[in-house]
Amino acid sequence: MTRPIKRIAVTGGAGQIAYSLLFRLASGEVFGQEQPVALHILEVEAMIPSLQGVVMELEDGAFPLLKEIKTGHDPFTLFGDVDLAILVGATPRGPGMERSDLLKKNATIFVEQGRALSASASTHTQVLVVGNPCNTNCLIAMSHAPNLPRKNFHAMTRLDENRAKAQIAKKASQPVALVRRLAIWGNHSSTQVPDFVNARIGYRDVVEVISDRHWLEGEFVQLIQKRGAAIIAARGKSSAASAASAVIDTLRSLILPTAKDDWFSSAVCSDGNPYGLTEELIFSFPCRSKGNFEYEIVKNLSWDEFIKEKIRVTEQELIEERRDAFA
Ligand code: NAX
Repeated sequence: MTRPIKRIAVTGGAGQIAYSLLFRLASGEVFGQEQPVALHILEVEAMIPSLQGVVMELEDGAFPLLKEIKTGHDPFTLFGDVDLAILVGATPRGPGMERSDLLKKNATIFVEQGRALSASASTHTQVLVVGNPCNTNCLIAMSHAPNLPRKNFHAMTRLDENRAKAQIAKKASQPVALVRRLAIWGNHSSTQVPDFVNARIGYRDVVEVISDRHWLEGEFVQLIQKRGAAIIAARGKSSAASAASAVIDTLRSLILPTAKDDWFSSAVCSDGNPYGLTEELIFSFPCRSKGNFEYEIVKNLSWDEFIKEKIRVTEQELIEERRDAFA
């Protein structure tokens, strides 16, 4: 029996992340090889001609699972009946633009997209925000989508987790697949907290395998916090293929049950969180999934003084972003 088509909205369709992401969605990497998909691709009006080129390439991929492609610039039309919305498109920071201006400019995009999701999508629709500042953009979309459960909203911090795992594996000369339980706390920004204290390599604590605490607290944390800027400096463009890969990882982690004694990072609504952090934020937590997007925040992890202080800083930054965006 053929399954009903899963409909996936992607915004920023002519951009660099989408140029990798759309093809991976079309090939069935998220929902599997039995699941037909449709892509609803949103762009600003001026970029629609360029998006048509991407659509031509999607056609040329002859993906057996890709049943339909819709394009347009109106989220109220395109978001109707989607199962999943991946919000990648955002306004980049221009020369001389203050952070608060960037937040306000993006707020207008995510107010509209939140309203469009609320008006046209169903209560099972899942939303993953990638466009920066992704935590606060996600908060804005969620706040304007009262018809969708708050738990359906995620902002992406998985790229940060993947970066942290790779650097830990490199330092310990161990395969990256052995690094687990490495959560990112807080904001997807230079205040994010890669939690090496609760992380393991195989069955050993990272802090036991890598005894150089100075490296962990100093070079490692900064390397992860500033990795995005380092990629821009080297490539002249921001991370794209690795970001698309992290989108796939985030969605797979939510769709499949999480392995025993492991977790993954996603920035989710902090309402009722088990760590007493400020509510009404989109805050990155360690999460576990039972499958089919049924996740919960991992409880009872302990923080040492170093991690606790860093979490306080990232929490404060998110409170300030919220204030600026809603001002
Ligand atoms: P690009 O500038 O290549 O593409 C963005 C596209 O979005 C453009 O084509 C633009 O026309 C479109 N767009 C702008 N406003 C739109 C709207 N209202 N509706 C639909 N489309 C709209 O950026 P790209 O490299 O693809 O990055 C996209 C976003 O991801 C940026 O905000 C970037 O900062 C963010 N990132 C987030 C990451 C994360 O881990 N959360 C990592 C990668 C990346 O930095």
